[in-house]
Amino acid sequence: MRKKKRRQSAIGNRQSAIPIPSVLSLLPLPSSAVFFFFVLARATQLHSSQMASAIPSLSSATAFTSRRPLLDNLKQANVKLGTPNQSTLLGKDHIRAKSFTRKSMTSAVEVSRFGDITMAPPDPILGVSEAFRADTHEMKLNLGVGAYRTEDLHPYVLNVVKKAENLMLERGENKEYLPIEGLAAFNKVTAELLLGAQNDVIQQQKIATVQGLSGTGSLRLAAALIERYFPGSKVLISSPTWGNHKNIFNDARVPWSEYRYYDPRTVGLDFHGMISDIKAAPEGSFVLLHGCAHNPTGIDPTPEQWESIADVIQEKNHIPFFDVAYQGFASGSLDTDASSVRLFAARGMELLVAQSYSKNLGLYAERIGAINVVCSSSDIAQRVKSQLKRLARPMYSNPPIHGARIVANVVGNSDLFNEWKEEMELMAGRIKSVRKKLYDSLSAKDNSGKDWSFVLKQIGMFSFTGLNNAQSENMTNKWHVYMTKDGRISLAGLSSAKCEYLADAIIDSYHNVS
Ligand code: PLA
Repeated sequence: MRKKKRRQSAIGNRQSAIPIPSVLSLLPLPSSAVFFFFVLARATQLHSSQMASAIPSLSSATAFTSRRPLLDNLKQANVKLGTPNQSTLLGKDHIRAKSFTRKSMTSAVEVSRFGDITMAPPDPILGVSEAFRADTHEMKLNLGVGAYRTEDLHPYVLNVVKKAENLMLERGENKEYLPIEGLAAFNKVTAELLLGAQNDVIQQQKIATVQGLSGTGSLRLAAALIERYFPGSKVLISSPTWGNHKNIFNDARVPWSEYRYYDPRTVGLDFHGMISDIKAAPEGSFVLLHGCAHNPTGIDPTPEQWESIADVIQEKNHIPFFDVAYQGFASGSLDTDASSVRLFAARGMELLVAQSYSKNLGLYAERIGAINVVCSSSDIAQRVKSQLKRLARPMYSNPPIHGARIVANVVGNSDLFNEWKEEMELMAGRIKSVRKKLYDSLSAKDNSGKDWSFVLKQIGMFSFTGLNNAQSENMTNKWHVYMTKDGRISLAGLSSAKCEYLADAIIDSYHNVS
């Protein structure tokens, strides 16, 4: 409707009251835009008062309107936008502007260069929360995203985080840019938390640590490093894995393939499949491993199995790449949950480790994490770090400071650190207790003889229920239980009070939907 009006006004009454250039001089437009508009107005005999009404839309569309003929040229020559050819050709733009007709101006306003962009589907994990918010049913449950909730199903800000923030306020710290690699105090404590302060790798400075935009941003930075310095190398990812892994490597243009991980028959680890797929991969591949609390299955290798995984990775000269998003959250112990990474480091292997503080410190929205590259010498580590910085600078320049300071304060202060460990045990403990209650409810209510004990064997935030797509849909459509379509439920979003309701929903979906 608005476009139609604009078109009518452009061909409407022709009495001129104010000279065209004087109206234009009152508007906050760049001089080239003013000149261009003047040329246009002349060509179209546009009335000055009508011009004033047309200007807001044109001023925002100036660049795009004036490039229209050029775009057509580019289309005909099959040149992609964003190539160097574009900037070479743009110079001719102004010359062509003179040949604009009334018709081409109208179509330039109506036709969008973004018109061919299709609607993206909602994110399979974060999109679940959007759907949940729109539901008004009183029993609704959001078991989609892995975010910790209290027993009342409210988000939780850790006490140690509040204390660290108070300290920060008292100190009146400034908000200047961080260096590209992030806060030095954070980088120090995060590597120590991962490997242990006394670890040789740290003592001998064989580690390149760069603060990242939480786990996701750190993985993405590592993917950029792989793409630049190991072109064509493949990343092996578990089947299944956290859905965003594939997006990260796709966007970084790093080829990936899957190794077997989950065995639906045993609802456990397909250890032999995993080992043989890692063995069969081209030498020197990167092997993405979940440090603890595998997402989405909640199934981790045993310590002995980790040793065998390390053996085959070493044999094949592969590079282990750990994603540690749940340190302390799986078992309640920071050290136990880092033992897989430490086992590999103790063998003197080079490795990559992405860390996240979203879950264990509840700093989801602060976007705080790190990428660590363990190298065979401190000299190499320094060079790797310099290249990580070089990759980060054009991507996001430097990371945010707030979360980095919180982590540095909590991990670097023994009182706060101990308090954090207690709070983490509490969170991990609450998840374990609803896991148990869910298992008890499933076993008590389901008299089909189905063995639900896999729920108890899985660890971390999630339970991989084995429900298929249609059954998961039933959970949402009939029971208002929001979860990902792969059958994963986040137990961190479940309360004891709702365990029985959830068990009813699972039993109904499992037995009555095929
Ligand atoms: N790696 C794994 C294995 C994860 O599960 C997640 C988060 C991340 C990395 C990244 O988290 P971060 O960027 O916040 O540090 N997975 C969540 C959230 C909890 C998500 O999908 O973004 C999940 O629900 O699976």
